[in-house]
Amino acid sequence: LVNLTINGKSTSVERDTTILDAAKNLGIKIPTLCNLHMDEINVHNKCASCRVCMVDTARGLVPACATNAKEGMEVQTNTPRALKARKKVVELLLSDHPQDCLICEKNGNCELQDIAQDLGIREIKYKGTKTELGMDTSSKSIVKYHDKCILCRRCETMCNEIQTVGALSGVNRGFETMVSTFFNDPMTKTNCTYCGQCIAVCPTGALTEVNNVNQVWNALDKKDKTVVVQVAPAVRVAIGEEFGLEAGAISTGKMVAALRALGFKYVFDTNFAADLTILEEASEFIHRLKEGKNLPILTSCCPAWVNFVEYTYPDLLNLPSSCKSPQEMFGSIAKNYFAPRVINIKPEDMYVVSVMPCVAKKYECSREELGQDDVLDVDMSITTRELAKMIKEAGIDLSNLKDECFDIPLGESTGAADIFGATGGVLEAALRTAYEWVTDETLDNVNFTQVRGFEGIKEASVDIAGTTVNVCVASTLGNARKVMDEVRAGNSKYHIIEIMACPGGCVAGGGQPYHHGDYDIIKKRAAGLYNIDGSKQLRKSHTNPAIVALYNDFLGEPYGEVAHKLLHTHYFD
Ligand code: HC0
Ligand code: SF4
Repeated sequence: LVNLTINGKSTSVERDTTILDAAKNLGIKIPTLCNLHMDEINVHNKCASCRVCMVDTARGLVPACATNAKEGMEVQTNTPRALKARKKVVELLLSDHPQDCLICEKNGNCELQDIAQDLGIREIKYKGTKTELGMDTSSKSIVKYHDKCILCRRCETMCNEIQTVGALSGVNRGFETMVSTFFNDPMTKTNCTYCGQCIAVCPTGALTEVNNVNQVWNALDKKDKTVVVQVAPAVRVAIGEEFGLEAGAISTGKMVAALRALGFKYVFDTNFAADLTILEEASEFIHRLKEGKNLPILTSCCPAWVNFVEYTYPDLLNLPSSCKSPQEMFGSIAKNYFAPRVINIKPEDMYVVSVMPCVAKKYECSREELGQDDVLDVDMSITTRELAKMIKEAGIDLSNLKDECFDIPLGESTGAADIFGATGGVLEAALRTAYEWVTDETLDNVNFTQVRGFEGIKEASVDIAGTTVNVCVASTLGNARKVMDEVRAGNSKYHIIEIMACPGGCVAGGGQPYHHGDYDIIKKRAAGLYNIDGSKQLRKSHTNPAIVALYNDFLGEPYGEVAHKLLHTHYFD
């Protein structure tokens, strides 16, 4: 341990602790733009490029993020000299920035804007040439606005170290330096998976989702369309953050009320389709297990993971479940069952919007194979943040709304569906159903706690009617790669593998309210989902009465012919 003082307060920290982290332990905030430190998921972005965290020591000004605490050190974070240096650094950053905060996608959520405000910057002191590198709007999911990039390299850390995709890296030198793709190609020409983790950590408006809010308003305005909305599991425990509620606050009822107030004709739940996915996926698993073929089965509901497996493991495309994701299953059932059979309209006269914690879902719903006869299952996918923008635009204060319920039947769900939004949840939900189906016994304790929590790779063995089923859960694409390399090498003992691209699952999705590097927020959201599950009467997908009725009235058998046509898909190498 080393002993030091920061602003006169004594502390002892492990050797190799930075001044920045030592100060954090003392509750002293030193501002930074580039540093990002989330131990839980091994994120350590320490590029020390922004120099905002300058602090005063006996040796003069040093960057707190790149200087280790030393025995007897006396650090002052707010001397006039430190503040002046910090201000100058931010002024220089602003001098090469578009300065269009009022109309920026990130307005109100930008860390550069916040620091400029905190430091009381009221003029752009340095004026000169600005970099004009433009925008990449090629993808359905991500907008890259180079001129807003402050070269903090957080996105690179997420893309290269955590996701191991390597779509983004620093290129060129000096004034021309930019974080870009290989040959500065458009994102669509790279192997970007659209996981959105670069967006989740970008401090400015350099990386944002494609904003589709206006398309949704336009759809709501069309008299000839029945506009239906579905909401993903992870949204209900995060949207409240945009309206001053605690992370993890269960806002389902308020969110439904807000969606109805926005004008959606039917407010439905992706959870309904998550339950449906379990029936199809558990059937598919049992089928493969009996045949002893195409194991391990890989979950296929995370679209960034699907992109990753298509690019990276084209030789293993027999392994992902053929199930469409719940977002897509929902759209398919809404258009091909609910529209013609329940409300008597044509599929093409229904417009399905989905609210997702994810930006890859925007790309997913545009995939041509995910529809019937040229009618896509889902018309538009917006993020949790975009929904919050719509609610604010309409002048609605979500936090004060009275709870309302989802419409039926596509709004009914069990607790198994809620936990889809946290890493391990899909697998746990699948086990609850597979266990009962295979053993014909009632599963009394439905909590498979071995697959819960934030470890990047978790494994467990479950005895199902005398067969040991080995399961694995991976979150982040880097962890997926580790697991999949073993599968490819023939060393894997697993029967089922759940993979989610975001660290911790959809609760940490790239479309969620910004967490600004505070991983506790993600944990609280996941806890919220497990609370919902725990409080529900029905916690096994196959006991959802609306799902049972759907099979009886329309689909026939799980994994049967109609289900195959509407609920399953295929992959491309
Ligand atoms: Fe997820 Fe999903 S759980 S991917 O993480 O499976 O986005 O929340 O909606 O589709 O249900 C995201 C979250 C979903 C889907 C579901 C799955
Ligand atoms: Fe990398 Fe994901 Fe960002 Fe694509 S979306 S550039 S894969 S971090």
